[in-house]
Amino acid sequence: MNDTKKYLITSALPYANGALHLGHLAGAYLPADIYVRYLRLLGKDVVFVCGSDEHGAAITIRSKKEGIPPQQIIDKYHTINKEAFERLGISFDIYHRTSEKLHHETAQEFFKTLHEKGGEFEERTSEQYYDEGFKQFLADRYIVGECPKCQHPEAYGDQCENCGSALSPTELVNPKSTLSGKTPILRETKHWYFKLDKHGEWLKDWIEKGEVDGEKLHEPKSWKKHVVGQCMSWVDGGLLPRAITRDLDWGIPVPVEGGEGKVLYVWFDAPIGYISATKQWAKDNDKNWEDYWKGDNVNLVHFIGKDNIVFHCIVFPSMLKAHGDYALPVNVPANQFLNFEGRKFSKSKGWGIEQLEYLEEFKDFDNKEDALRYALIRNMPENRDSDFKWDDYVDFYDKELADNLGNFVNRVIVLTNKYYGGKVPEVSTDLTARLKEINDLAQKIGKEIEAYNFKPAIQAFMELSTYGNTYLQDTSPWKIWKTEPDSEVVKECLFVCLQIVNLLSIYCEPFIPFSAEKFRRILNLPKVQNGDLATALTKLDAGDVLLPSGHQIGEPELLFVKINDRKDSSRLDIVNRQKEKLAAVLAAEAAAAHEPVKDEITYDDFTKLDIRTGTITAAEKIKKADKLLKLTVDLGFEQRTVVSGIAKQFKPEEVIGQAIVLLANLAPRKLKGVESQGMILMAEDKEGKLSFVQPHTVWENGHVVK
Ligand code: B3M
Ligand code: ZN
Repeated sequence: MNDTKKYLITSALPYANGALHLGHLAGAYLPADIYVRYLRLLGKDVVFVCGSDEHGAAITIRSKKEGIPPQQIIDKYHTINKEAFERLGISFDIYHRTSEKLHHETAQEFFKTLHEKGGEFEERTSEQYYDEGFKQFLADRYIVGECPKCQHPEAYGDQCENCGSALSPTELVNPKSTLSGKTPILRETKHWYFKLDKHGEWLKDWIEKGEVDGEKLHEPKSWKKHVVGQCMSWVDGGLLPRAITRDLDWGIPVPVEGGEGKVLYVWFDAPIGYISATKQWAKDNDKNWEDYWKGDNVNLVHFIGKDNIVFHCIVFPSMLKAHGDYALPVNVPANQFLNFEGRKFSKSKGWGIEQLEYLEEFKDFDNKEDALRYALIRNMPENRDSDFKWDDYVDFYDKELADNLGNFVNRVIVLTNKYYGGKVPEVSTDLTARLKEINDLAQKIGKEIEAYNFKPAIQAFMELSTYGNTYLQDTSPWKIWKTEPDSEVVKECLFVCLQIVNLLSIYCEPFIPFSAEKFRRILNLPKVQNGDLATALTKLDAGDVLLPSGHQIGEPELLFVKINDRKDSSRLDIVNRQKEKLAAVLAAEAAAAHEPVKDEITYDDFTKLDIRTGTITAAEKIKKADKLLKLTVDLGFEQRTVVSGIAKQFKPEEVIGQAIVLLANLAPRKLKGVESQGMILMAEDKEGKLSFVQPHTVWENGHVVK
C-alpha cells in the first residue's frame, strides 16, 4: 500500500447550455465515480475534477437565438447539472467553471507559453464565412448547408450529424448562416493554428506502444480497443494544423498581439479546465496542484464519451507535451453511447430522461439513486452501444439487488440475531481455505474496476453475494440449529457469512453508495472510510477475519425493497408512468405520420360519386406494364374492364373471385392501350402495402355504396 501515486481523475466538462441525460451519466460520470470511490477505499491520493464548459459556439448560438445573455444560460445549466450530479452521488472533489477568472488566466498562460516557445503555432490568414447582417465571422457551427458526402440538408460547418463526417464550412453545398438564414460571404481573417502535424510521430508510438522517447508510460493493451482504433485512424490519416482561435465575442480573449476581438477555440480552453479545476481545488485544500499534473508520480485518467476521443487522446496530449512538464493520461477509457428504449436520446422528440427530471419524477421512489446507478452499471455501454430499458431497471433491482444481495444479507442478520443475540459467534475451526476462496472472489471485483470494466465488476460483486447465498443454502444452519443449537457448524456458517456480508458492505460503496450507508447501519458499523478496503484486503490476505467474534450487529432491516411488490405498487406505478410517457410519444408520432386529410368537400360533391360493389371475375397481366393488371369486374347488372395498378402486390390468379368496391362513374381512360372503366378502391398502409376495400357481410354485386 506504499503507493505514492497521485491520481487525477477527470470527467468530460459538460457544456453549460443544456441539462445532461442518463446517457451522459452512464458515459462519463458514473464510471469515473465508481473508479474514484474505489481508489479512495484503497486509500489512494485521488482528486476527481469536473466542471462546466462555458464557452463555445453552441452557447452563443443559443444566446443569440433566444435573446438571453450567455452568462444567464451558463449560470442556469451550471446549477442544474451540478445539483443533479450531487444528488446522484457523483463525488467530484470540485465542480469548477471555465468562466472563472482562474481558468481564463490558466488558459491564457498556456496559450502564451506555447506561443513563446515558437514552432508550435503558426498564424494563417484565410477566407472564412462572414454574416454581413450580424457583422460577424461565423464559427463552423453557425453555418448549415448540404453535406457533400450524404446530401443531408442540415449538416453543420464542422460535422454532418447524419453521416458523421468531419467537414469544413467551405465544403458545404449552399451554405447558410444560422444567425440570419442568409448566404454568408467569404472574408479574410487571421488565426492561430496549433501544429498538430508535428506531433504525429510520437503520438503513434505513445498510442501503439505506450512509449514516449523510449520510456514506457502505459500498457497499450489496457486501453479499450475502440479508443486505440479511433486514435490510430486519426494518426494514420495524417494530422493537420488546427485553428485554435475564433472570431467570437464570447470566450477567452487571445492573449497575444493581433488577437483583439478573437477568442480561444473552446476545445483549446476546455481541457485546460481540468488543470484550472485542480488549481482551485488545491487552493481550497492547501495542496500543490502541480503534484497532480507533473512528474512521474501522476496517474491521470480521462473519462469521456466516444465523441470526445480525438480531443483527449490526440489534441490535449499534444498540447501537454508541447508545453512540457505535464504528465500524459495513463488511460482514456471512453464509453460508447447509451440508447434509451431502442432509440437515441432526443429532447426535441421527447425521448429520454434528464438527470434532474429523473430525480424529480422519482422523488417519492425510495432508493431511486442506487436503482438508477445499478441499472446503468449493469448496462454500461463500455465497448459497444447499449440500451436502457425500464423493464431492465426493475428486473435488475428486484432480481439482483433484492433477491440476491438483499436476501442474503437479511438472512444472515436475522439468523445471527435469533441464534446469538446479534453477536458475531466465536469459532474454533480453521477457516483459512474458506477465507481464501472469498478473497479470490473479492480480488476479481477490484481487478475489473482497475481495468475500467465496470459492468463485469458489478457482476463479480454479485458473484460474491451468490457465493454467500449458495454456501448458506448448502449448509442450511436453520435445520441443524433446531436440534443442535450449540452446533459448531452453525457458528462457523454464520461467522463466514458475516465476513462476506462485511466485505460486500465495503465493496458495494463505489457502485451503490446510498445503500452502502444503510448496509453499514444494519451491521452496526460506521460509514466506510477512505482506506477501508485496503485494510480489509490486507486482513483477508493474512488470513485474518474482518468482523471479529463478539461484534454486535444491528437489527434486521430490508436493504432493498422490491419495486414489483404486490403489497405496494407505488414504485412500480412511477416506473410505469415513464413507460406510458414513451407510449404517448409513439402514439403522437404515429398520428402525425398520417397523410393529412384533404380539403373539405360538400355533401353534394360526395353524392356525385357512384360507388358499387362487385367481384373480379377475370385478371391478366398487361404486357410491358409491370404495375398494371387488366381486370374484369362483375357489377351484377354489367361487366366492366378495369385497369388497376396492383400488379406488384397481387398475382392475377390471386384476385379472381375477390370482392371489391368500384368507383363506377369515373371517366374512362386508356392505360397501355386498354380502356379502364372505373377504379377499384384500395387501402394503403404506411409501408405502401395495399388491401382491397370490402364489406365483410354477405356480398352481392351491384349494391350502391353511400
Ligand atoms: N464540453 C463536449 C461535450 O460535452 C465538451 C467536453 C469538454 S471536455 C474537456 O461532449
Ligand atoms: Zn453527411
